Amino acid sequence: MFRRAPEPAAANDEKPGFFRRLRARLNRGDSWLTTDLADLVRGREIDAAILEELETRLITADVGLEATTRILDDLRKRVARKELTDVNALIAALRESITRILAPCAVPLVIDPARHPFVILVVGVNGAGKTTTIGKLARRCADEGHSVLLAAGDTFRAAAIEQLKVWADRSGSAFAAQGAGADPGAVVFDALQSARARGTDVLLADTAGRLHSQSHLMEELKKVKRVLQRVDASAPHEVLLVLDANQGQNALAQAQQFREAVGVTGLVLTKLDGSARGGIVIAIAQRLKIPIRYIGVGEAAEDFGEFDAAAFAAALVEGAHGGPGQAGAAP
Ligand SMILES: Nc1nc2c(ncn2[C@@H]2O[C@H](COP(=O)(O)OP(=O)(O)OP(=O)(O)O)[C@@H](O)[C@H]2O)c(=O)[nH]1
Ligand SMILES: [Mg+2]
Repeated sequence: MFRRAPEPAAANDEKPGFFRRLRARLNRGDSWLTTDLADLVRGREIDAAILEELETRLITADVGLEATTRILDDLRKRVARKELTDVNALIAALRESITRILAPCAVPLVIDPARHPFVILVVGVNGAGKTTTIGKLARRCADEGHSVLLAAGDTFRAAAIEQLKVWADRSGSAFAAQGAGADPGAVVFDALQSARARGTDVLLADTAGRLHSQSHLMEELKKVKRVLQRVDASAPHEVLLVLDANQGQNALAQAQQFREAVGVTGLVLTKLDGSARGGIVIAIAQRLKIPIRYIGVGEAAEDFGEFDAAAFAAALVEGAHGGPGQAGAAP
């Protein structure tokens, strides 16, 4: 008797859809890494000149020197061992090498039911995609059966409160806000107490991205964190830093700053559907070693998914045209 292959877990059901979207939107279809590579290689051995071409592509796509060096060292060793005889072998090796860098950062966010409410403080610079990410995450938590409360901690702009309210309505989440100009510490303090009283599972706190200065912003975030800890010493249970992938190497500097100020525990990389070529994700994984929880590939709630190292490397290296049976079809 043959055993049937196990059914895929329910949680994986959404993956093919999101993966297809990632493939199609990252680099808008064509892989900047490997387009024309076959033409370049045709009739030649994989030699130093081809590896140099790849190196240039990696560097110009924000992968950074450190990760590029690591990838190239890997490929050069394999070329020396005569393992990479054709372009397909080279592309597969590149995919594997990138996956190895990304894999330690592919650590999903787990809502610990012992933390009730589980408090997620969302931070990042102006326009990075914080409020949108909260909306998408609220929808995701609600779909998983969690009750959610959104706290409008960005009181700097009146429009920010409205924007969050729209996402709360859309995702069926509760909403806690005070007027524009209110103290963000007071907003999150009240929101956490209210979430406790209602027995809410997840509290998502929005914050401002721009204040009078960067140091004002960091001071405000530190204060918000302290205030949360007054209600629950273990909170926040996740400090989620939202980074716009189009910021390139600047995103690394931002991460460093937020990490020092408020201790980032997870990252969200947004706008990978934009002009970003995705290389910065490799640089971030190599340099920061902070878990990448989610990625955003568009403005809608469904343009958002967990970060999967193998799937991301496949989308990057193979573009939208990688066939089934390649890394993309991996679980
Ligand atoms: N294309 C694309 N747009 C996105 C993505 N995530 C967010 N956006 C858009 O980026 C813009 C800024 O997003 P917000 O969520 O308002 O950013 P924010 O960090 O809250 O900005 P501030 O409140 O000003 O600090 C909005 O127009 C979003 O729709 C994404 O993954 N892809
Ligand atoms: Mg916002």
